[in-house]
Parts: sequence; structure tokens; C-alpha cells
Amino acid sequence: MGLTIAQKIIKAHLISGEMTVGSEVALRIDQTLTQDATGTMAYLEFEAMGIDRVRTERSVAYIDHNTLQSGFENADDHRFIQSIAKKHGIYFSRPGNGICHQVHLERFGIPGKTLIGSDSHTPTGGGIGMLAFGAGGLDVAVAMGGGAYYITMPKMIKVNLTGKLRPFVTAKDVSLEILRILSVKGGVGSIIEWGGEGIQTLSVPERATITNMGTELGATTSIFPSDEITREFLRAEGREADFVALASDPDAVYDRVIDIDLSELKPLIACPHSPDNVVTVESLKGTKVDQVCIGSCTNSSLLDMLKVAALLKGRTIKPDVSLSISPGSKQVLSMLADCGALSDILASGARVLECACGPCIGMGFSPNSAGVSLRTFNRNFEGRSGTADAKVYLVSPETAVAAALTGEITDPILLGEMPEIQMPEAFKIDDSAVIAPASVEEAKSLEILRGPNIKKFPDCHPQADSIRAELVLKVGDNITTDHIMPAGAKILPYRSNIPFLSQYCFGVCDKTFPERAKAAGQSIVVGGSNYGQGSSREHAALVPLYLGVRVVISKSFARIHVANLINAGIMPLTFANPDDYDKVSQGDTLSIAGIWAGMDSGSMTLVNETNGERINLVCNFTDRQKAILKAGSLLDYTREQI
Ligand code: MIC
Ligand code: SF4
Repeated sequence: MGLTIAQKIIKAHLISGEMTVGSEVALRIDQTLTQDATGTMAYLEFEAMGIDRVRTERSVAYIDHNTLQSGFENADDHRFIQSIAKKHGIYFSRPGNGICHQVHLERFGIPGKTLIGSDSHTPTGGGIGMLAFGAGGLDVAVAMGGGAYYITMPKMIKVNLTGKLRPFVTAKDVSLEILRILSVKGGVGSIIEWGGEGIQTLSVPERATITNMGTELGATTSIFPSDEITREFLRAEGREADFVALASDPDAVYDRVIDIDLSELKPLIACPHSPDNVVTVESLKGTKVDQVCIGSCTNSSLLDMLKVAALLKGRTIKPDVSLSISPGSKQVLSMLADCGALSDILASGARVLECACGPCIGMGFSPNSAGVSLRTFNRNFEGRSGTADAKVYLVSPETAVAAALTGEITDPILLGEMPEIQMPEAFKIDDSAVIAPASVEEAKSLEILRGPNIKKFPDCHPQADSIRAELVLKVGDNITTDHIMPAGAKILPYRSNIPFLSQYCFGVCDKTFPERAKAAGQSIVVGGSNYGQGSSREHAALVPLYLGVRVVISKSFARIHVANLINAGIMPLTFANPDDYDKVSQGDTLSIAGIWAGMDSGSMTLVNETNGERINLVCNFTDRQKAILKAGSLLDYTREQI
């Protein structure tokens, strides 16, 4: 039987486990990346493991999320990360050099290699044929130390593209179309491979837009073949030597095949507050727009920016719309400046922001009250923009420009002819903002620079054999990590200060949660399906842990979050019958006995002491996961192993 691209890469990196769907496999990791919002914690964890030097082929620490520096906190964290990177063999990408996923694609990604990153959009690397996963910081720390990365062997979904996109219909619309088809849960447990003759019409940055947003499907990752288009991109980056061809075998078997005819797609838009809430742009025409943001790791490549500049050229944005543009990297920004496109953008009335995540994670540029914001980003979760009642829509750069110019949601086709975009043969290479690590000898005397914002890792608790606790919070379906542990300019600087962060835990759902959880001592949280979708932030596990949450019960979990819960020593359990979700209410006293035996047998009984109901819960822990829970956390488990 032939293999898919992902199966080939998994096979080449398999340390242990069977490559059968549903079993746990351990993978050797070639490259890691971190960003600063998750990185500070990841490096504290790496440090706690006591390993001198990273054991990967390439590890890069990016600063791209917390670049506002409205106090000492972010700058202190940047210095901490820079100093620890230098000492331990990690490349450091300075603030301003760009968004981790964009820069990694440009300068470091290699087809056929494995990459894990402490950011859920690490699958962007799939656009260049990498097998790239988002992971919690602790998993990345372990991989930096040479340890394996564990995933549940996924199913394989193939998306076959035929035809060619029409003018003004883009890779972003392909991402939105697959979200419309599969929903934010449709990719869970699967790797999505993109193929078919239609991919020949998509450049690497367009492919990367698609693999980037595969994260919103809940997919384990997404990947494109590595072909002549990949070679061309690497050549333009001066890295042709990194090229290897990669394709699936003709007789590879897929669990599901989806066909999309590119020539039939229309400009699409995801409505508030979920990326799968997709309709045609046309159907919303005339909706008044207050703000437009172009950028983020989804749509900030040179190609995207050149298209935006060409459409804005000689035009002025509506006076009551504010437009921000954040190029994805210093390479992109500097090439825009060299060719004059930046002047066209500025002349239109746009505000050019630095090459960073910025408004995508609520770091500035929040919309006005109840404002309508059209963004080329990948997430429009409630409150994420920093304005609680804003209505955020996700669109392509072309649709974004059309809204900025007309002041309302407008099909970009109405902008007239799409200008011809000439991509340069070679990109401008300047790696001066990437600082290489010190030599082993030099590293010995280097000091790590720590600011007062860095607080202690929360205490972990080895899993006891029984628990009796209050159901302190009951939430619904598709709860995101932005609900559990919000980000944004006010809170993001405190990612290494769990006690401070804890005041905001679940704030989007229930502002009284932190106080009630603390008062309860130890507690249980109940969620609906796809609990924990979205970001890879392990803070969505560490902060509840700090507040006393010991068990989370849901109808189903998102992949990275469930791993983060286990890594933090919080036991995730699932209702055997999803309808039993209705048999518990917030405030009930719940108990579970015989937990250790239940972990082995795969089922436990939850007793609702308040109403007398007995509810069957299931779990499917591997031996490693049981050992982590019993040790109290992955950190404790890893220390035991070392
Ligand atoms: C996001 O897009 O939500 C983030 C911010 O990049 C997160 C990481 C984080 O919370 O720091 C992600 O996607 O993993
Ligand atoms: Fe940054 Fe937004 Fe991409 Fe997350 S999704 S890495 S916040 S640009």
C-alpha cells in the first residue's frame, strides 16, 4: 500500500509506536520555533529540564507577539529570551524581523523536515512541504532537549484542487471554503493533504495561507507536496540547496477525499464569531465597515502586500474607515519599500504597523465600540480583537481593500481589473536581525537576564486516586483558548506571571470564575464539544491549574489543548454519552473514585452528589500520559526520566 506525504515523513521520523490511526506515535523533531507570548514559559521549562544545548537541527526564538512594550514587562521578557537563546544554541529573531511563521517559511523551513512550534499556526510550514505541528511550550521544550513529540496517528484527508482561481478569488477563499465544508471540528484527528492539478496554480505563500488556516479546522496539520513551485520559492530565497521533492504514492489511501474546483469559488467571508461561519461576500454587500486590518501570519507575504498596494494605488480609503497594514516580515517590508509599493500604500491613507502579530492578537488597533472590523487574519473569536462587542469578519486581502475603499462590505470584483503582479525572481536576503547562538565555550560564561515579571511555575499535583470537588464552571461547545485565557494588550505582557493572569481566566464567559475557583480549593470544569480549540497557549491549562482545576470533563477536546491539560497534570475526561452533559449543573458537587484503575480500563464513574446521577466517563490515556498525570506534569515526568 502506498503512503501519503505525511505518512512518509512520519515513517522517516518514527521513534516508536505503530503507524495505525488512533495509536500514539513518537516523532523525532528536526526544528522548533517559539514566539515570545508562549516562549518565555517554554524557555523556563527548558531551563528546568537542565539541558545545556538544544539537540535539534535548528531552533529559532521569535519575538513577534508582545511588541508593544507599554511597560517593562515585554522588554524584560525579550531580553530573557534573547539571553537564553544565545546560551543554549537557539537562533534569535529580533522584534521587527517579522511574524514567526512568515519568517520561518522564508528563511528556515525545509521540505520533508519535522517542525514543532509553540504556536498553533506552525502548520504554515506545510506550505513548503514540512510536517509542522503546533504544540504546547512544554512539548517544544522537550523537543529542544532532544525528546520525542507524541501525536495520535491521524487519519488522512485529501483535498483535490482542480481548475484555477478567478481574479479577486484567492487562497484565503480556499481556506474559508474548506472551513465552510468541514467546520472548526472537521479536521480533528486528521492531516489534510492538498493535491490535484489545481495546486500548480498556487505559489508557496498561497499554499502557506491554506495550511495556516488548516489550524482552524482543528486538523493535526496540513501539507502540500514539495514540487517545482517549492523549488522556485527556495531559489528566490537563496536556499535551493534545501529543496527535496516530495509527493504521495499514486496508490496512497485516504480516509476521505474532498474535491474543490477553484474556478467555481467566489470571494468568501467568515462572520462573527467563528472562522467557519462562512458566507459569500456578495451576500453581505452594503454592510458598513469601520475598520480593516491586513496582515497576520495568514496573509502578509510579499505577494499579498503587492496585490494590496496595486489595488490601493492612486485611490484613497473612505474617511470613516481606518486601515492597518502589517507586512509579515522585514524582508516583505523592505522589498515593498524598494519597489515603491509602500508609497502607494501610504498615499491611500493606510496606517502601516510593524512586522508583527499586532491587531490579530489584540495588541493595539482594537476596533471602536460595536465596530465592524474586516481582517485578513485567521481567527475572529469573541473579544479577541480587544473590543468586547466588536464584530470581526475574516476575508482575503482583496476583499479587505474593497471594504477600505468603499466603506462597506463589497465584492472585490467590483474594483475593476485586477492589476498584473510581477513577483521578483529573487527575494532580498538580509538575515541581520537573526542573532546566532554563542559557541559552546562562550556560552558557559553567559548570564541569563531575568526581569521581575517572571514568576514561578505553578505547583503541579500528582493525580490522586479519587476526587470530590465542585463543578465550578460549565461552558458550551467550541470554547476557545481565548475564552479560557484571553490575550490582548492588557494581559499578554504577563504570560510569565501566572498569578497575575489568573484574574482574567474565563473572563469572556464568567468574570466571577477566578474568585469562585480559588474559594473552591480544588475544582472541576465541564465543557461541550471541541473544548480548547484555537491557540496552543499552555496558559489555558497552567492558569486553571493555578486556580485549582484538577479535572476537565467535556463532550470532546481539541488536540493541542488536551495535550496541554495532561502536560499540566489536569485530567481530561469525556462523557461516554454526550447527552450526560445535561445531567450536571454549575455548583454541583461531583466525585470520581478509583481513578488509577479507571485510567487503565478507560472508564470511570462520575457521581453527581447533588442530584444522585451516576455518569459514565471515558478516557484513552497512553502509558506515557498516565505516567505524566501520576507524576503531576510533563516537567516532573521528564525530570524523573532524565
Ligand atoms: C494565536 O493566534 O492565538 C496565538 C496568540 O498566536 C497563539 C499563541 C499564544 O497564545 O501565544 C496560538 O495560535 O497558538
Ligand atoms: Fe500571530 Fe495572529 Fe498568527 Fe497567532 S494567528 S501567530 S497572533 S499573526
